[in-house]
Formats: sequence, C-alpha cells, structure tokens
Amino acid sequence: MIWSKAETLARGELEKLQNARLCETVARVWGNVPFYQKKFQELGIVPEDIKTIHDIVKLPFTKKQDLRDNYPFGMFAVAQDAVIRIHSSSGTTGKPTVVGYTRGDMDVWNEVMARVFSMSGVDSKDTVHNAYGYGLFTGGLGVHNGAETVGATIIPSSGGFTSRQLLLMKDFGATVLTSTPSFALHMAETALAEGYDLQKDFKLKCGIFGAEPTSKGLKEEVARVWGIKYYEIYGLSEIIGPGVSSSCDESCDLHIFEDHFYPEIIDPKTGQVLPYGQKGELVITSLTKQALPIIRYRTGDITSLDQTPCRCGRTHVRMKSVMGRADDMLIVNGVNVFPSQVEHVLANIDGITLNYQIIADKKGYLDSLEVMVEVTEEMPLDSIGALEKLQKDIQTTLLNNLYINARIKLVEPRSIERSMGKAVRVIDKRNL
Ligand code: DLL
Repeated sequence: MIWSKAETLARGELEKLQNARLCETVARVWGNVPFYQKKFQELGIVPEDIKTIHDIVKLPFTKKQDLRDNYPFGMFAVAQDAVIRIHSSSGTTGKPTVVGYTRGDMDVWNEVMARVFSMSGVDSKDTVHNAYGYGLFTGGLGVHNGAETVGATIIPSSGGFTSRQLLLMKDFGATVLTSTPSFALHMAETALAEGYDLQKDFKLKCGIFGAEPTSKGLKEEVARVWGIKYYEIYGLSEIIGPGVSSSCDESCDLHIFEDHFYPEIIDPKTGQVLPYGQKGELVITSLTKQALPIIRYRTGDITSLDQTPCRCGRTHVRMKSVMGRADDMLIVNGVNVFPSQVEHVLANIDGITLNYQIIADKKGYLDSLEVMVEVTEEMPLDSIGALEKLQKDIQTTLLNNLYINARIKLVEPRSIERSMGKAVRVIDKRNL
C-alpha cells in the first residue's frame, strides 16, 4: 500500500516542491545557524542565489565533524523551547552527534516511517516486535512511532534479553520483526538452540531490517531461517533517523523520500557530483527539517541512485543497498577492503556462518589482516584435515575475488561476542 500521494508525484511536481523547500531551508539556515552563514559568506553566496534544486551544487557540504565542532546544539536553527526531542548517535570516536526535533519534525518522521511500514504491507492488523534499541539511538523510537502511525500493535522490546524476546514474540503473535539483520540472525540462532520451531512457533510474515551494512547472503539467510519477506530500511540520525529510504515489494533497492530528503552522489575524493547510476558517496539535504536543517550532508555511505520507474508506482529515486562506508573502508597493504564484500564472499562458502570479524593489525611495516569466522554446528572441529582445507578455501576465495591476503581463523559456533545493537565487524588495531 502507498501511504502518501507525495510518493507518486510526477517528476515535474516533485521538482517544484523541492525547489520551494530548498529555498525555505536555505533561508532558515542563513537566518538562524551562524555555522552556515559563515560558510555561505566564505563561498560568496546569499540565499537569493539559490532558486531551484539544481543550484544545490553551489552550496557547501556538511560533515559529521561540523556537528561535533558545534556540540551539542550549535547547529540548531530553533530556540530550545521549540525542540521536543533529542537523539544522539553512538559516538565511537570523539563526541556524539546530537540531533533535535520540533513537533513538525516529529510529524515528518512519523509520516516517513508510516510510508516504510506501508511499503512492507504492515497495517493495523499487524503486531510489530521492535528489537531496535530504545534510547538516544534513533532506531527504537523512530520505528516505534511509525508503527503506531499505521495503527499496528507495537511491542517495544528494544535490544538484549534474547530468550525473553523470543518468548514474547511467540506468545504475542508478532507478525513483523524490526531489528538489525545481525540481531535477527542471533535471535534465530538462539531460538533454534532453545528448541523452537521457527516456522511453527512464530507468526512472522516479514521483517524490516537496517542500520548496518549487510551482504545479499546475510539478507537471504535472515529471510530463509525465519521464512519471512526481508524489507530493508535505511537512515541516519543527522537526516532524521530511520526512514530516509526503504525497499518496496518490487525492488530490493530503496526509495528515498525525496520530498523531504534530496539525494546526490559525489566522488568522495573530489566532491564532484556524479551522474545517476554511478557509485559514490551519498549526500543528503533535508528539505523540511526545522530544528536541525542540514545542507549537503556527507553520509559517508557508498551507493548509487536509479531514477528509472519502479513497478510499485512510487516515483521517488531508488538507492542501492549501502555497499560500504567512504570512511570505514579498510586499506590493507594498498588494497581497498569493504567489510560487506568480505561478507559477500563468506556467504558463499559452506561450513562457516556469517558470524565473523575482520581484524586489521601491523606486522612489522606491513599491514596484516585476519578474518575470524565461526564454523557451523555440523563442522567436525576435531578433524584437523577438514579445518585446514576449509581455511585454505576461504583464503583462496578471498584472494581471488577481492585480492586480499588474509589469515583465516576458524572458531567454534557462538564464540564471537554478540552485540545487541550493531554487529562489530571490523577491529582496526593499527590506529590504537
Ligand atoms: O542507524 C538509523 C537507523 C535505525 C536506520 C534503524 C535503520 C534502522 P545512525 O546510528 O545515525 O542511524 O547510523 C547511520 O548507519 O550512515 C549507515 O552507515 C548505517 N546504516 C543505516 N541503515 C543502513 C542500511 C541509524 N540499511 C549509519 N544498510 C548510516 C547499511 C545502514 N547501512
């Protein structure tokens, strides 16, 4: 079901809306955010220079560091009494990024999240088990409000306590699971170990998964073990949280809600805008945000855009699933390594699971890379010959496909520490 008429606007109509909304956004930041006023002045731009969405290329980029430099509320465009919600992204390095919402922003967030649920066929007859973390992370509450907006019954279980979550999911008859894909697999693994029958004991029909880069293989595995349809959701705190884009029934690419978020793809090195179809860094401008309007935000996410019509009837441009981060791409002895590509390779090898970690380190002057991966329950751990063969196979496949030379460490099932939120896939010891 299509939630809003805005999702099917003809291109011309959509562009008119984007033109008007970009001009409003530029005026808002010029008048209220000293950071942008200074940036515009440095570039010699005044709001009158921006007349249509195509003028966006004249505007400066915003980076995560800019939000950190203006921590906590320096980038807000409204007074504190207009802000009704604060979230913040988990800062693994440095200060966290703080984002704020007015009541109007919350309405937009609920609206785009309602579109996501409708895209997945979720309505008031459904029960949504929401295992995204509640709290400062935008996942839990963002998804929560969207489910309520479409009238579904929401179970706000948050992350952790896997056994209890399984019990509630079964007893409450959840039809939809919302979580990170890695946590969905962890739930399946725990359920099987506890003797559940995933198809008979649960009523799940679909899941809406996102928040971390995920290979096709891992997505297929989640869909297969649970016997459900896999929908993907993408978003980031700086733009709104979950609900920037999501996949529909016709395509596994994700429609970006372009009436609120204007996307561009740039070359991450030069900043030059790339044409549709080319792979590069996704840059997003918020078109309606009030508390924290954001101009040309460099998401760091690598993807490409596709404007060809989608059979679902939505006119909004589609992005490919995130292929990696412009900034967490590992360079190992001169070779670029995307964790998602390693995962893709692992997904096609028998005898191992998709619970893995990539560990980069230094060996003398050279980089070293280790891929630690759990074997399946069926793998005979006492058969040295079988393990050695498997190790060699993985190593050769990684070398042949990705040109990376990694040491492979096979470990027992369930021995890699599980994260209740985003899986920790990369440990880079070189910068410590
Ligand atoms: O992860 C928002 C979210 C919550 C999205 C729940 C989907 C579901 P942040 O913590 O600010 O926000 O992290 C944003 O997570 O720039 C991407 O690198 C990554 N990310 C989000 N969704 C996807 C996805 C939330 N579907 C960062 N695939 C983004 C790959 C994703 N990466």
